[in-house]
Amino acid sequence: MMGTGFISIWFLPLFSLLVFGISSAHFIPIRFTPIAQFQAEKDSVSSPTGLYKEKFFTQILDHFNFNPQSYQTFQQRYLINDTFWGGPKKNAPIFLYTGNEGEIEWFAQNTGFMYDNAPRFKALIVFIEHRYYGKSIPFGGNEDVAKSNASTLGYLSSTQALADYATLITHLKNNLSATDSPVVVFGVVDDFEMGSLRNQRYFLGFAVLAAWFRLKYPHVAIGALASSAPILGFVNLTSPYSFSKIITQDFRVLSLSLSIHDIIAICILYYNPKSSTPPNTFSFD
Ligand SMILES: *[C@@H]1O[C@H](CO)[C@@H](O)[C@H](O)[C@H]1NC(C)=O
Ligand SMILES: *[C@@H]1O[C@H](CO)[C@@H](O)[C@H](O)[C@H]1NC(C)=O
Ligand SMILES: *[C@@H]1O[C@H](CO)[C@@H](O)[C@H](O)[C@H]1NC(C)=O
Ligand SMILES: CC(=O)N[C@H]1CO[C@H](CO)[C@@H](O)[C@@H]1O
Repeated sequence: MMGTGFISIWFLPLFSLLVFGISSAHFIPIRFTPIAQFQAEKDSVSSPTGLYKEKFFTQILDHFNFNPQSYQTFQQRYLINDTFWGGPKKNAPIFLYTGNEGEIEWFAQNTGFMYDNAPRFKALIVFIEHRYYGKSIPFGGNEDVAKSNASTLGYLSSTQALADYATLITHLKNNLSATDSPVVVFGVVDDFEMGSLRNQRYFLGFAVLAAWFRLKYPHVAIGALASSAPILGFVNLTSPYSFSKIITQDFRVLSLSLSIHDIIAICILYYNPKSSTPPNTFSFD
């Protein structure tokens, strides 16, 4: 895990993608069953950092099939901050962070961008944890069971994760009587090693989840900000050197404002000799 200071200098120069105004005819309608319900308010816990309240939502395990086992549920964690929110009567917006591969608190504590902008837009801030991470583990919260084999791990997919976000935010809006509040989704890359799962079949896509969310659920989100998202950054789609090229460019820009010590520190963080594959398979093109 890297420090906040590092994250902020890292995020700024990287490319951001705004996906406002993209229309899509190909969204997958998801099944909103009455199974999903919010737990009572007593389950909400203020965070030690004072940045949000922690809540849980009873989420459906499988959004796309109708087998009996598809109706299993799990507790999905989300973090919420309504301090700046203008409220439903003003149709004040909702800033939604589409959680990536890790505990959601870490992303909430390092995404100052949403907190910085929420007061100006009078936005509600919501961070949703990605299924199978942190406290959002299906199969009774037992990680060993949840990750034991294909029949349990098969529910870990970006398609299911996006449907989780759509289900949760839709229920939350109903609950808050804020059905007309526009939702803007945010996703940021958490580290430039491109994640722990890159050698596995399911590559989480990090910030790209926000862009995909806007594409698949245009009726739920009016826009997405996918910072440093590897939109086309997948093996064999783009040049394997794109990532390194853009990193080099970033260091060039950064070097104007950083001391040589900062730059050396960044290079040491970036260069990971233990990595089995070079960090150049994904691009930010
Ligand atoms: C929301 O975040 C601000 C800090 O930006 C904090 O002062 C406030 O207490 C938080 N509100 C909640 C409900 O956690
Ligand atoms: C997969 O794991 C689950 C939970 O541990 C277990 O009940 C099931 O029998 C396993 N299935 C196979 C095919 O190994
Ligand atoms: C990329 O292309 C090479 C050469 O065609 C192929 O061997 C490899 O399996 C491909 N990789 C992926 C992940 O599709
Ligand atoms: C059905 C349900 O979960 N209702 C909740 C909606 O939000 C209010 C206030 O935040 C709660 O008190 C309700 O329990």
